[in-house]
Amino acid sequence: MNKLRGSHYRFSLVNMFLAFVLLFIGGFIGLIQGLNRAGVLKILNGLNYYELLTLHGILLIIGFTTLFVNGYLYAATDYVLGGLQKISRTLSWVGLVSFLIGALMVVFEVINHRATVMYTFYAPMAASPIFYIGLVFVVLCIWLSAIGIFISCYKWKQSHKGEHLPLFAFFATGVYTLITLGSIGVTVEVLMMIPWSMGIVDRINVLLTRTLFWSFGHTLVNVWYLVAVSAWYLVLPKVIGGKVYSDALTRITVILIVVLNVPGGFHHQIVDPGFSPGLKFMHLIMSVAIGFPSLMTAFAMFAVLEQVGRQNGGKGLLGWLWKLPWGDVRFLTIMLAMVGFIFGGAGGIAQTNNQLNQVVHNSLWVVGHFHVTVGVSVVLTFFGLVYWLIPYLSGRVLTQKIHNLGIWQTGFWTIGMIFMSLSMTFVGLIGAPRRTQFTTYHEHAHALAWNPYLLFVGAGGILLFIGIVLMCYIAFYLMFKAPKGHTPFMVAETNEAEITTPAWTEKWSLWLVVAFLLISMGYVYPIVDIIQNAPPGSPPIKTW
Ligand code: HEM
Ligand SMILES: [Cu+2]
Repeated sequence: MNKLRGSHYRFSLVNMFLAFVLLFIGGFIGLIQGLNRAGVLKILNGLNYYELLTLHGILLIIGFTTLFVNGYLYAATDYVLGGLQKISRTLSWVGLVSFLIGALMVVFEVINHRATVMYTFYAPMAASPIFYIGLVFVVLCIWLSAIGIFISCYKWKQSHKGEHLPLFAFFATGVYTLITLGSIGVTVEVLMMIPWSMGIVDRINVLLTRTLFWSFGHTLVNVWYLVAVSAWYLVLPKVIGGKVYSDALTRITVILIVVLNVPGGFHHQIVDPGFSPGLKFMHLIMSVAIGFPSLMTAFAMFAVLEQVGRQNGGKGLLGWLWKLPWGDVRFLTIMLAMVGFIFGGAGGIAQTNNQLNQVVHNSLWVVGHFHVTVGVSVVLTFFGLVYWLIPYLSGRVLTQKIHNLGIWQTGFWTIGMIFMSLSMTFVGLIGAPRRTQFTTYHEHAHALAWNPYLLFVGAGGILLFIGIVLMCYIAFYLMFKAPKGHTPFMVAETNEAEITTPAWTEKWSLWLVVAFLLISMGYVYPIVDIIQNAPPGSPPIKTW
């Protein structure tokens, strides 16, 4: 291991370490929320329910995921390119420092009762200026990390004329391109909110801020999805002894997710007034369009699984399924994550439908939906990577004991999520709102009917928290305590006969133009309309 690579492993390890610390804190807060909603825990003093909920959202979906993704993709790109440029490493460290400064500012403000605005920080609710300035530092981290990856990939292409960028680096380019495109809107939003929260500007255009937020929020979801998909395409075949299904199909999936995604944000704003139904419809078409790459992925995954199952002696229509290594935690986690996505994706399509959205909007159904998508499909994929990625980085090996503990972890997590998400889904359908601490609305019969379901939300929360304790133990054990040794990086090979991938798949300049055209289609007209026909706007309001 040369010196530079050594320093690089440190970067990914530090990211992983911090990610699991945040997962622990965020998960503990989740447990408190779950028990509160079950009606068995009253939050008496300290932080109130809404402050905790703000922290839960921010720590988990901004903190945990950003750190994990940076740690994972930096390690993977480094591995497949045979090392990163020095400048990339510098940028990534500066980015991490920026993240930490920003995260501390944000958390400090929430804890001090100055920013109870949830992770969506919707205007006209106004947090303190420091909260928004902290968010700017977090975005800066994302951009610096992205530039680092772009520089290394670009340099590699220059010194490998005529070769295709290795698939992992291609995924990383796609992920960082998508998050960069997606974070432009939210940056504009935050820069509007800083002078407004300071009192320098009197009023803010509420609909504009919500629209800019969801151009980011919706993209963020598909960034995690794309990261998870990278593991499905490239790690899963390696774990089970197969090959990447198709180099070309993989690259086209990445390109489609990147270019189709951003103009889909209005599906979070279906009930917002101020847009014409036609505009909403256009965004809904774009959000459902993500179904294409998802179906391509499902096809490729089934093909790889069947090939390997048949190699292992599986016969008949489905006999190959039982010949897969179900007892291997690195496989089990990713399989469950992919199965989860079938249900998560279906729920998402239901929500995107105008009429159905009226029924579930702002209910616990939505919370059930995204704990399946992010909590199972994405997070369980991340967990599945831990068993080899962390030992690879720390120069240690996975022991049988920890492997078996991993199977228990996966069980607690999956069953916990099924309990919690299913009960949230059902109770949402009968009207239980999200973002509301436990209340019976003066023993109202309608609200009392929610209670049995809410008990299961609490029970699921307990199982999930056990899962979090186990996972953090496993991650830290693999970082600091597991026996020393060599763990290989897990990335599958492409079929030798597959060097026919068309060169246009690598034309990122072209894909950027296509992405910009689609983003303009989705946003230019609505934003001009929102600005031109704006109501007077709102002063900052502190609702807590
Ligand atoms: C121990 C595990 C977890 C438990 C028990 C848990 C529990 C909950 C509960 C009960 C709520 C709903 C509160 C409400 O709307 O009133 C919630 C919201 C949420 N959870 Fe979790 N959760 C867990 C893990 C996660 C993970 C791993 C993620 C993402 C990586 C996540 C992301 C979110 C988000 C984004 C919200 C919405 C926050 C908002 O509405 O502002 N949770 N969680
Ligand atoms: Cu979305």
